[in-house]
Parts: sequence; C-alpha cells; structure tokens
Amino acid sequence: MQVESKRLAAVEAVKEIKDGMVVGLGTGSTAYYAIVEIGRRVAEGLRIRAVATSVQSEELAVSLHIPIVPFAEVETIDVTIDGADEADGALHLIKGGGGALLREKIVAASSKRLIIVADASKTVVRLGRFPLPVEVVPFAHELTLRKLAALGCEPVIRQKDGTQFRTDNGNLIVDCHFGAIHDVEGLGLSLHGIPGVVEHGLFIGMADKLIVGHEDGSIRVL
Ligand code: ABF
Repeated sequence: MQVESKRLAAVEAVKEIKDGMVVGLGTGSTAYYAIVEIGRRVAEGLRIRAVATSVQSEELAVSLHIPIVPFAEVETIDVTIDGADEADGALHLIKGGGGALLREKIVAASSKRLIIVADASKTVVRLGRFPLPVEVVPFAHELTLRKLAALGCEPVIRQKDGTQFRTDNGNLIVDCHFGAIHDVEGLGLSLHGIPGVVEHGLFIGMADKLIVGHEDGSIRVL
C-alpha cells in the first residue's frame, strides 16, 4: 500500500534526527508520517526544536508537543525532512503539489541537509509529468500567466472549493503543464526572470538524500 510505503520512508528519515538538532518539518502526506514519528520520539525524550513549512504542519507538530520556534530565531536548520511530487536520479525535484513550495524552499535553502521522503510513484527519469507549481502574486496575474505560457507550458490557476487557491502567503499557485523538462536549470532561471513569479517548484541540487519506500516493505536510498 502507498500509505505504508510513505510511512516506511518517513520513519527511516527520522532516524537521522538527534538530540539538540533544529529540524525542518515538511508538508504533505509523506512528511505527515515524519512529523508523527518525530512526535513519538519527542514523547520518548528526544530534545529538538522545529521549524514548520506550513500552517498545517505547524498545527500537527504543536498537537504532538513538538517544540516549534519561529524561523527568525534560528540561524540554520540541521536537517529538513520533506516530501516531493517528483524526483529524478540527480535528486532534482518538483515540489508544490501541496501549495507550500515557497516556505519549503526557504526552509530547504537554510538547511544543512534536506532529506526527501517518497513512495516509489514519485521517482521519474525526467521531471515534468507532474505539472510544475509556480507561486504567483495575484496582482496582474493574467499577464504573468501569459509569460508563463510563452515558456512553453499550459498554465492553470489552481482551484480549491470552487475558488482560487491561496497559499499561506496569500498568493496564487499556477500549475504549469510542461511535459518532459529537458533543461531544469534553464527553466528555473527563466521562471525567476518573470516579475510576477514569487517562486517555482523546481528544487535543483537542493536535496541531499532521497528515501523511497516500496510496497514490498523495502527502502531504497539515493
Ligand atoms: C510537499 O507535499 C510538497 O512539496 C509536495 O507537493 C507534496 C508531496 O506530498 P505527498 O507526500 O502527500 O505526496 O512535500
């Protein structure tokens, strides 16, 4: 079962957390299992401080008595455990399916180590089957969408409950259907060149380790 694969990968990643660490808490259904496991270890006496990548993850952590500190209070994060929507063999990622890519990237960029946890369905030869989430400011977003389309994708504004989805930062998410992405670095630079784009879901060269849980109960580490 996919659920068990996610839990396996998450529990394996949490083994890397030691007393005294500052830990980044990811977002999504796989990161959920990591937070639950961290909560279990905190109840057993593990002493850590944590920074969350979303309101949802922060609420879960607080409910499990994981000490949350404001991001501004920490210099660096020792390790962040987060999920992904796609990961290739070079550990380049697409993230943002959960809508938290901006905070996830800020936390990842401040982390000494980023461990990605996933089930086997997330590994791909080439990124792009999953539409690339791009966080866009609401102001003049129609113009931004046209510029995104000019990069060769079909941009779709994400909806939730019949209205435009808003991120924890009050922005829109535009899901960009590129198909296979052949030049991840080039695309990342082009996206950053569009003024209305706040951040994109390509995590290039940021992950240090990918832990993949399989349905047969095995784990593969890249
Ligand atoms: C976050 O949650 C995201 O960056 C990614 O979009 C998503 C993965 O979710 P799940 O683990 O539920 O598939 O990590």
